Amino acid sequence: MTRLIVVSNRTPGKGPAAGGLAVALRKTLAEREGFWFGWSGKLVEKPQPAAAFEDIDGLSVAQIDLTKDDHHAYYAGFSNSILWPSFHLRLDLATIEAHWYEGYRRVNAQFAQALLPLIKPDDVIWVHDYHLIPLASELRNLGVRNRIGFYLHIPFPTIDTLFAIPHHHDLMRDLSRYDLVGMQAQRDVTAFTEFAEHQSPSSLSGDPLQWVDFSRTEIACFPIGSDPDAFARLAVSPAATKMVKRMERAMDGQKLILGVDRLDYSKGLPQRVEAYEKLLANDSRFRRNVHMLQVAPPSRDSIKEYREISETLDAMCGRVIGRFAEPDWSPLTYVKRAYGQASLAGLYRLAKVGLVTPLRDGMNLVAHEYVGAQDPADPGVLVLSRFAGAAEIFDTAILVNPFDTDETAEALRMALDMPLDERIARWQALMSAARRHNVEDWSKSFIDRLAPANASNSPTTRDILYVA
Ligand code: ADQ
Repeated sequence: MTRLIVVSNRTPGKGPAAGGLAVALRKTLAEREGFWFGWSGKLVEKPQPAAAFEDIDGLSVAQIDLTKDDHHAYYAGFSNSILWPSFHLRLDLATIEAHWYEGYRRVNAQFAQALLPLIKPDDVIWVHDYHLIPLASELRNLGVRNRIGFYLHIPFPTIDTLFAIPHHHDLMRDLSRYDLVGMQAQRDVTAFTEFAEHQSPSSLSGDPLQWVDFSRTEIACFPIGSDPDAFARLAVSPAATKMVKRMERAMDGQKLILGVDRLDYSKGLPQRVEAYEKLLANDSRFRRNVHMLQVAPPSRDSIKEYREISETLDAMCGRVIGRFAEPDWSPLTYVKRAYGQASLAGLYRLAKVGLVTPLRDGMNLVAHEYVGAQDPADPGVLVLSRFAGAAEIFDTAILVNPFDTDETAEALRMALDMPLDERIARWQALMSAARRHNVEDWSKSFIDRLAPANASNSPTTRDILYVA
């Protein structure tokens, strides 16, 4: 059997794996042999060229260190201040400092140099996410002819937004050097295909006649999922039950509306709080009878736009509390810390409404986890953004336009008033969809498509063609 090399910016840490993705890939690696490759999390003055291997809870992990300057340009700079906002269609929040691109490429080249001596001829290489788009090019330039796949966890942008990204032409050429490019949703494949088929010559590319040939790269949709049955078990585990009991005491019969996110401007948190404010303003019968809990630990707080969204959310939560709270009732709790999976599963199970309203999201695994954790006899209702990849899978959720806070407020009202038989019928359809799109099948289907037995072209003949 071929070995699998998983490459991502960060490698999984010690202790219980935080997310379903790490669990699924860990399992896939255990079945196939191979290792996980990525950044160690350490910043040093002079990184060793060779990766250091470590056994992390039975998983073989190879890691390299980075310099502080390179990491800044690659991670906070090009990846998270240019690619992340652009791919989420937030050019207004992008900081375009084109020189960060050099650091981004240097780190990708460093990854390739360190990975090269570890690769055997039959290995299959699976690269994850926007930090590492150029990795296949860097490996191919070093002579690697193995099958290399890329999975984009975030949405693919529209053509005009793509053209606002410095060096977008190079990035698209980099994608064409993968054998397989996987996307979260059909929407992303369509956007990508539009570029590939109708690419316009870019004024910034240097050579307006240089086009990228994608004829040897397969592009397909592989929607990621969770392990809904594991979440169902976790939701009734002792650790989850402890959280449920604690919250039940605090709720004292009020219905819980729950949001769980990384604190990120793509998650639509100010709009979500505004929709809740409108619910309370429009319909006084909900006051004292509902409570919203938003869990959102800060992330990427070295970046100005992330600090700003945090301040905006603080102010909005304060406004809603100030407007509606009474001495013995508060409408909202905002918790700025992360919880373990069991505690989250307990919160999901208790919540009558799972409020998942990103402005744009690759998939959104919280939606999957919320569905998995429900009580089949008395399930809650998922209110889901149309602009999450998950909306293509969960069409029996209440789908909303998260920019329209009146619509989200009305969806909240519908969810809170929904009769049991409708809640059960909607949830059963959601649970079947979550099972059909579970994370284990996701990784298996990607690797099956990438593995040599299914290759449609010989790896040794894949050179990129440019058509003038
Ligand atoms: P993220 O943007 O991080 O991931 P998401 O899919 O919502 O978003 O969450 C990933 C994981 O983080 C989930 O397993 C969830 O339980 C956990 N998580 C989120 N908020 C948490 C909190 N407050 N406390 C504890 N755990 C929390 C990117 C893309 C997504 C895509 C994933 C996977 O942006 O669109 O679904 O990758 O491909």
